[in-house]
Parts: sequence; C-alpha cells; structure tokens
Amino acid sequence: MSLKALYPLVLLALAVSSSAQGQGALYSQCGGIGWSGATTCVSGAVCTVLNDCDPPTTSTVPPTTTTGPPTTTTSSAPAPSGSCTSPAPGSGSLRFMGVNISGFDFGCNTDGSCTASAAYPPLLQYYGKDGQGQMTHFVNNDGYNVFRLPVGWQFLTNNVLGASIDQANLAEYDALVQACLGTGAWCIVDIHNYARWNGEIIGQGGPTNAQFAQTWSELATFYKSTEKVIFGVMNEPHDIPDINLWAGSVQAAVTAIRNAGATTQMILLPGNDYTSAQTFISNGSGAALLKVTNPDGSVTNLIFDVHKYLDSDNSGTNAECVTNNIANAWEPLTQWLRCNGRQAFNTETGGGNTASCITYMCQQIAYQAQNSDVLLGYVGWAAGNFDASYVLSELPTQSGSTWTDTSLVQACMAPVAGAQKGSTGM
Ligand SMILES: *[C@@H]1O[C@H](CO)[C@@H](O)[C@H](O)[C@H]1NC(C)=O
Ligand SMILES: CC(=O)N[C@H]1CO[C@H](CO)[C@@H](O)[C@@H]1O
Repeated sequence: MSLKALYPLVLLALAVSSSAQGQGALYSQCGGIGWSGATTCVSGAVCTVLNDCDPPTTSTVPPTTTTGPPTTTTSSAPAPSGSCTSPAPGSGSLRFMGVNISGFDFGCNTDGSCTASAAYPPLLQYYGKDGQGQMTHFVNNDGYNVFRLPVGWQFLTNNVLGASIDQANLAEYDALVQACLGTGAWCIVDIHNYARWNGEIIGQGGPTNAQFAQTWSELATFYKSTEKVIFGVMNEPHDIPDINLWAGSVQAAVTAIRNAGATTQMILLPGNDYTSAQTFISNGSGAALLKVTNPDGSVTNLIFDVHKYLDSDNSGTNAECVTNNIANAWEPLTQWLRCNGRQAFNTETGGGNTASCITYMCQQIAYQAQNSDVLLGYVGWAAGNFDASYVLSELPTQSGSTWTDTSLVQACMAPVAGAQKGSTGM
C-alpha cells in the first residue's frame, strides 16, 4: 500500500466523530441542483464535486509534482488561523458568471501583434453580430451577470505605441461597454495583448511600463465613476522571462488605475503561461503577483486572473474535454488562495458542445461554486462575433425574438439551472 493511499485512513482516524446538526454524514449527499439539505460534511469528510460527503483524498495530499509552496504557505499565511486547511467553506453560489463577447480583439495574435483595422465590433451598428442582443439574452434568460469585452491595445491607440487613446476608437469600444452595462451586468475591460506589443514584451525589451500605465490611466479616467467596470490588466501573458519584472508592469497598471481615480473597482492581475490556473503557483506567478498592492498598501479588490480550458492541451481549441481540472488546478489554487487570504476569477474557460465537455464543465463549475469564498466565478469563451461553427462557440442563435443557447451553455454554463431551450428574449 502506498503512502498516498494511507492518507484517507489517517485522516479518518484523526476525525472527531461529532455529527453536528446540519452537517452531512459520511457518504451522504451534500449538494446538487434542488438540494436543500446540509451542504457541509461532518469532520473528516469533504463535500466533493459529486455532491457526496467523502473522505478527503487528493485535496489533503501534498502535491508531489509541483515546486509550489503549498506546505510553506501555511506558515506564512496572513489568513485567520485554521482557514488554510478547512475544506470548501464556499457558499455554493458563485458571484460572477459570464461570457466573453469577442470582436474588438479580432486581429490580435499571441505575439501581441494586433491589427487595429481588424477589430470587429460585435454590435449591429458597426455591422457586427448583435452583441447587445446576446448580452441581453444571456442576462434575462440565463441569469448571467458579467461579460468580458476583449480589445486590442493597438485598436485603443490606433496603432501608435505610446499615443493617447484614440477617441473615435474608444467611442466604438465604449458602445459595447455601455451595451453591457445597460443589461445590468458587470463588464470586464480586457486588453488582449499577451503582455506584448508587436512581439515585444512590456517592461522587458518592449513597451515601457510607463507606456502601458498611460493607456490604463486613460481608460481608468474614462471609467472611474462606473462601479460595474472591472479592469482586466492584460490577457494571457506567456513566455515571460522574468515574472518579477512582469509583476512590476502589473503594479504600474494598478497604480495608474487607482491614481486616475478608479479607487474602488476590481482589478484582475494576470500571471504567466497564458494565465494558467494550473501553473499559477508552480511557475511563480502567484508569489510575484502577491506583492502587487494598491497605492495605500492594501490589496482590496486586487483579484488574480486565471484561465483554464478542459481539453488535452489546455488550449481551448479542441472539441473534446478530458479533465475537470479539479485535482490539477482548482484544488491547489483554492488552498493557496485561502492560505494567502486572496481570491481569483476564472475569466476564460470553455469547451466544445460535446458530451465530454458537458460532463467535465459541470464538474468544474460545481467545484468552483463549492469554493466560492476564494473563486469568484467564471467567464466562458466565447460569443460575440464568432461564427456558430467555431469550436468553442457560446453564440446563441436567434430566430425572431427567440434565442437558443449552445448545448454546453444550456447544460452547465448558464447560471439558471437547466437553461431554457429557445427562450424568448426580453
Ligand atoms: C515559467 O517561468 C519562467 C520564468 O519566470 C518563464 O521563462 C517560463 O516561460 C515560464 N513557463 C511557463 C510554462 O509559463
Ligand atoms: C480560445 C482561446 O483563445 N484559446 C487560447 C488559449 O490559450 C492558448 C494557449 O494556452 C492558445 O493557444 C489558445 O488559442
């Protein structure tokens, strides 16, 4: 018998057999759609993604493959004592659930080259798809409450690095932001440049931190009085040589946003490796970004941005899903967040409209909901101007006033349980 196999037995032996009222007994149900009974489990058991009170398994086994600090964080944790190791105190409901409304990022490549003229506003008045109608449907029929609105940096400055934001281009982008706000949802302003401008890395040979901060200062000035705008500092940094220098670039953006007067909105801080939730700790993004603060030294509303797909290479380009990401990403991240008293937001996830993705995505979302004290929510990739044939399409199809969601949205991603087939838009 391996050491790993012994852990559940050891933990069970340690467990105090106090079957407090309102806590599920070992192997009893602890959640699920329509479940109104106990959602926590007796000591020694954890509420799993399958909504059963099971003996803890992998969640309590120290990861062996990562170089991350799950054991050391317990000693340096600023969080209240004991909160580090307690399983799943989440309320069971996520704060944010949404969809990416893509279009203004069209023409952007992973090397940070974006063609400003390729930006394709997902709005009817600019000859795009009906992003406003999509968002209205997603809110009214599905219960979504956040949209991420990617935009290329080059579009904002009309292709000139270091220039002020182009007012005509900002007016077009703001039309989408206002359409989002008009639904009552929260709206993430996301600069979709992979930490780069035309192949060069911000603060590491490419644009200066001051140039990056200038764009953020102008955006934050524009939206400083809009409470429901969330600032997404940067989409998917990757292959960043020095993660601490990158944290300095993120700090420059945060300082610029706050000093522009946007003092209370949420700001999303992205790590390396395409903002991977799985390598956030092991490759040093977490440790580096922990040092980013507001100008007053606090970390209020500084939320870590993490992405995770469910396909074989975490690229979000395959129709089939192979994992719910719980053991490899969400469990260790959840633990680390609790230990450090911080929260994260999964702003890109998605899958094909396939049976495998429905299975795994439902499990991922259920796990996130169970850990909603530290995981704020998810935003699916993507609707907007994508074609319905796109492998990860969450584009609802419209027939008259009736919108029909994709099967993955219907089965898992829409907050309203059992999202309507062909619900009528309002
Ligand atoms: C891990 O971090 C190093 C340096 O911080 C970076 O060079 C490398 O690209 C990162 N690996 C991944 C997969 O992001
Ligand atoms: C859908 C999407 O944008 N997927 C991107 C996510 O990140 C990977 C890298 O891990 C890219 O290759 C994908 O294009």
